[in-house]
Amino acid sequence: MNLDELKRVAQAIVAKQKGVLAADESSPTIKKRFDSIKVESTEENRRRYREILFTTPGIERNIGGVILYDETIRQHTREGVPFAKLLSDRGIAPGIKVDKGAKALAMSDGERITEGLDGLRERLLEYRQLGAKFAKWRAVIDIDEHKIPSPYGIRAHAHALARYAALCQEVGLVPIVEPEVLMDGVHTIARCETVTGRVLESVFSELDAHRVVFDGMLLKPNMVIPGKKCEHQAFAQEIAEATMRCFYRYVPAAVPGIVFLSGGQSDVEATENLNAMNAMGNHPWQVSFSYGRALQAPVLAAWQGKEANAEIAQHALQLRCRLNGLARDGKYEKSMEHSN
Ligand code: 5MM
Repeated sequence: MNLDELKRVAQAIVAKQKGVLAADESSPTIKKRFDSIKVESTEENRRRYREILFTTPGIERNIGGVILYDETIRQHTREGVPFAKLLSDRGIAPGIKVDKGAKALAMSDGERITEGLDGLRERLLEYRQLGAKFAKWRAVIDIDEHKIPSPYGIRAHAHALARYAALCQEVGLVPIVEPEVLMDGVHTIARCETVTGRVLESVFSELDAHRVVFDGMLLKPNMVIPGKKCEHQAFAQEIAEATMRCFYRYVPAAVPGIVFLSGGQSDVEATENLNAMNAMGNHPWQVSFSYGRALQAPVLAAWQGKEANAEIAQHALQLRCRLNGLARDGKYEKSMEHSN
C-alpha cells in the first residue's frame, strides 16, 4: 500500500468545489431508469448514455471522480477511447462499484446484507489494470421505527465494509465506504439520526479493527433525513444540523471527505441540503456529493434516448454540476436553478 498515493487520490476527488458522479447503476437499476423514459436497455444504449455523461464539456471543474459499473469500465467512446482513459485524461478519477448487491441476511427479520467479498482481491487487481483509482461498496440498510436495523444487521454490514476497504487499500485503490440508511418508510428524522449514528460508530470501529487508514478513504453516507412517508418532513437547515451533529460525533477528522448520496431526494433538494451543510462553516472533512439520481434525473429526462437531445442532456448535467459545486462552498441559491 502506498499511503501517500491513496491520500492524494482521495483528496483530489473532493478538491474544492468537486464531488463524485455516481454512474455505477447495475444492469437492473439502469433498466429501471431507462424504463422511466421508455428507452430499451441495450448495451449500446447504455454505452451511448454514459458517453453523453462522460464527454460533457466542463464537468471536470466540479467532478473529481466518476463511479463506473463493471460493464461500463470495459466500454469505449464511439472513437474507441476507453471510458476510464477518457475520464483520467480530463483529470477525473475513474472508480468502480465492486459489491454484488444486497441479499437476504440469514437468521434476520428481513434485513439484507451486501455480497461480493469472495474473489474480491483478484477483481480489484483487474480493475486497477483497467484504470480504476478508487472503488465503492454499498451497504443497503433498511430502517423501521423500532427494530430494524438490528445490532446484528449493522455489525454484519460494518464487517463487510471493513473487509472490502482493507482489500482496496492493500491493492492501492481508495475505498469509498457507503453505508446507506434508506429513506423508505415513515420514520422520523430523530430515528434516522439515531440509526445513522449507530451505523457510523460500528463502521468506524470495524474499519479501525481491519487496519484501514482513515486518511486514504472516503465515506459515502446518507444524510440524516426523515423517511419519505414520515408526516413531518424537514427543511434543509434542520437536515443540515441533524446531519452535522451526528457526523461530528462519529466520523474521525482524519477522513478527507464525506460524499453524500442523494438516496431519492430530488435534484434541487439534494443541492439545497448540501449547501446548508457547507453554509454552516468549515468542517473537519470536505463535505461533498456522490450523487446518482440527483445528478442524472434531469439528464435522462432531457435525453429521452434521442441523439438530437444529446446536447441539451449535457446542458442539464452541466447545470447540476455547477450548482452542486457552488453548494460545496455554501454559495448556492435556488434562484440559480433557471440560470443555465
Ligand atoms: C448509481 O447507483 C448505484 C448503484 O446502485 P445499484 O447497485 O442499486 O444498481 C448506487 O450505489 C449509487 O451510487 C448510490 O445509491 C447513490 O446514488 P443516489 O441516486 O442515491 O445518489
